[in-house]
Amino acid sequence: MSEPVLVSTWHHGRGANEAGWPHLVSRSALDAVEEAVRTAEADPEVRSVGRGGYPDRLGRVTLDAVVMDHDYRCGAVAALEGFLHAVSVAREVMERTDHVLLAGAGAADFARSIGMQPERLLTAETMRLFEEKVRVRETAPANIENHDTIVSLGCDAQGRLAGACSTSGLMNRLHGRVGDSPIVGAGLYVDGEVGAAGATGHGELALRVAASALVIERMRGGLAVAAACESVIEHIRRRLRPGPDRQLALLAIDRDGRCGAAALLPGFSYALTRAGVHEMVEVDA
Ligand code: SD4
Repeated sequence: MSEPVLVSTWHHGRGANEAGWPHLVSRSALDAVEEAVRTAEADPEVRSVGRGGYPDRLGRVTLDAVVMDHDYRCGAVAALEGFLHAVSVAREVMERTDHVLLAGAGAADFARSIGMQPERLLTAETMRLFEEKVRVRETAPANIENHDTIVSLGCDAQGRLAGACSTSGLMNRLHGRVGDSPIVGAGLYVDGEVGAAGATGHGELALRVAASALVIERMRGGLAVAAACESVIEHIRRRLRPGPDRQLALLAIDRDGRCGAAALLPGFSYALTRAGVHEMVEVDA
């Protein structure tokens, strides 16, 4: 038996874990991570996910999301417009189709076809903030006010692992830009024999090295969870030479429910829940 654990990125991970934990106990890791992520998607104060998420340079809110379970089952959507719960659309891609990733108008058609209700995601407050940023041509680094992507990773009492991730992507992105979050291996990776890992921050860094898959492969090679995250962050630092304002954080759990994280820059935190007790963990860089 494994020790059940649920981890979710950033401060809003706390509310996500509070919502997800009962599902971890009574249902499954997969249900728990989906519920955790839905909570962040519905929160208009979370500016990089779902409702209230920052739009792209054309003023359009486009969502990326992925789910992956113990046995390499996965589903994802990229550049989805007009549906709040991108993570649930991603899960339905996994449950109902033979595909892994649906993008753009096709993803929205699919969501509509399974009865999901379209809605407006751009709030007046997000639009005001967005106009302020674009007017001054500010490119906000992923760590300061542009950092809310949620990744949730869970291990249930049966020892089954799952992960989910949802984002509206980086502020000021080009229309059509897809980040790491919906890409299996980059924004999320789960192998039930090893662990689950996810990324938040500047997605291009995670895409270029398949960061989440690399964490899992290093764990498979014998590194402990935190050491695996740190070694991939070090690899990114050495080989990609990211600029000083580029944040990327990696979070992982193993099949025994141990967790760890590492980040390029200070400021990353995650919510950790074990035995129903919630705490926040600040990660040094
Ligand atoms: C992206 N990785 O689209 C996402 C953004 C993010 O915390 O994680 N922000 O690049």
